[in-house]
Amino acid sequence: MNIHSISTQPFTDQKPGTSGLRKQVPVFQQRHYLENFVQSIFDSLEGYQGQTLVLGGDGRYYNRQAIQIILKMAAANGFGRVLVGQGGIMSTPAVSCVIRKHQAFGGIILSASHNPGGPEGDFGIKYNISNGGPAPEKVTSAIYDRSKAIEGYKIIEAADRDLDKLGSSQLGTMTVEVIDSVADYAQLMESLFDFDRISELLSSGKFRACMDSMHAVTGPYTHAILQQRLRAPAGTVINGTPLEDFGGGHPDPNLVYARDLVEILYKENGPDFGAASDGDGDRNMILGRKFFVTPSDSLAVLAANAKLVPGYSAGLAGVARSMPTSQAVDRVAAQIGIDCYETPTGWKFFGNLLDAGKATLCGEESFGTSSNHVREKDGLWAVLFWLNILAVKQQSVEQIVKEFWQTYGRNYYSRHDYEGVETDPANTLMANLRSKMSDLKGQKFGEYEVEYSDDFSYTDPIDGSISQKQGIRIGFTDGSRIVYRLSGTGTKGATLRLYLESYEPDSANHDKDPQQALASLITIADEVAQIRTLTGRDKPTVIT
Ligand code: G16
Repeated sequence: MNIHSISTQPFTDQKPGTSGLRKQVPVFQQRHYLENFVQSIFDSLEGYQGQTLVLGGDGRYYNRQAIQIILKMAAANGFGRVLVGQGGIMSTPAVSCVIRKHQAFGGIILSASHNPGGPEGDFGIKYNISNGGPAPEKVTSAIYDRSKAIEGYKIIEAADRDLDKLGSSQLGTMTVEVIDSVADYAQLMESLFDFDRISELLSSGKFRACMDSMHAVTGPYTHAILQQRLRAPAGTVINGTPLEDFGGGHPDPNLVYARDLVEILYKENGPDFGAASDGDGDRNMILGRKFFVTPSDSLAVLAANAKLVPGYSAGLAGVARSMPTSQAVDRVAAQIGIDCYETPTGWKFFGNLLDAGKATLCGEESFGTSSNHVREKDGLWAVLFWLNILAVKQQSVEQIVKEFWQTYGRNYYSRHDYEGVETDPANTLMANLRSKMSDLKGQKFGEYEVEYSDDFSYTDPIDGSISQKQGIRIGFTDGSRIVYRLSGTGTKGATLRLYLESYEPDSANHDKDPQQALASLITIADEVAQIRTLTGRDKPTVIT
């Protein structure tokens, strides 16, 4: 085997963010940039010699080239086997599933998730550990430290592998196995949901669904599972072919970027159910006819109805949500009598709770929901969960959510994003807020009185690790909240996220437009943080 040791200089900007390293494609195309990061991952791991690595990506521009490089580096570094998705394609939850099923040492996922792709778009890489979940902070910090000191990497000289043909071949002493990207994942879904009942619903001719794969990774999965296995009519899946630039779109399943789907669901006589997933298939958006389900409500509705679904009929051990996610699921947990955990933003924080059996369902306001079946959020899983509930309850999406509000009250919720603002004023805004925190308690803003304000800090109940500065929270005496955070996934400037929440127990007041219901909080949020003045923006870029 012809192993080369290549000398290299460290890059200073390889610090993983909320979910791996994300940069614009030209940054990744710099000489040695990808190689340095991959070698830093390998150098931070112990005991992988002869072991199995899972490798796949969301099919975006540079996916195939990166896979060839990583295969040759994995062989040079002593992995025994790599399972790679056909065509280099594997969704994030499918990688998690394959790692667990085949007891792999870990996995590498190539994706910048919901960020746009193409030669001028974004690329990303993240490492998942043997439980199938994102590397925890101690691993990502070790990778970053290594990337700052690295002096060389190892790669073998060999021809590129054919990624499109299923089967095994040798790369030096390492076996490369090109596997069906969908099969293991589809089997796992079938073990959790009542496929017969969902199939009856989808093929009945009385119920219409529309699934927008946004020209991203889920296309092969939605075709195989929804249209072939579950007999949804042809045409149920739209934008179902993965493209390197996502067809020029922004593969983020929200009301702004999944416009095709929103238009279809909001027209007269539109379908009964609509869903979209993102670049790498871990996010989901759920719609009913002319009805949007917030991700926070979606998590709470799934938790409240979990007993209707075979995989969860024995009940939930607990639930978990990220701090900025609305407190709707907390009410369900209190009613059922199970624990509800509040973690920082980032799926990696759920891993320990899931491994310890403390939580069964987890979710985030950022369109992510999942359970202990994998260690990632899972877009198509959420879609199947909803379809299973709809098939059992025989009600519309809107009826199910409104019935939920009647029982638990409604948490009005919205997120305002100020994308691509300049970094310095964004940092100033957060610094100003931090310096104000201790003075806010007891202050009144109109009818609202501040009950607490802090910079969220989390102590992991399993390993005791502490994560500080996870977002500024201002809580009011009536349970309303304002949260400010800077995104950890953007690649241009800074993105300020403002999260707003208020609670309305009275069902007579459940039909308001969320922006109106939250109008006073929106004004207070600007007054306290001076958002408009500091960002120079008079309105958010995206409202969800
Ligand atoms: C990632 C993380 C999520 C997080 C989201 C938004 O999602 O996995 O846990 O909620 O980013 O993070 P931020 O607010 O820092 O931009 P994905 O789908 O991009 O991998």
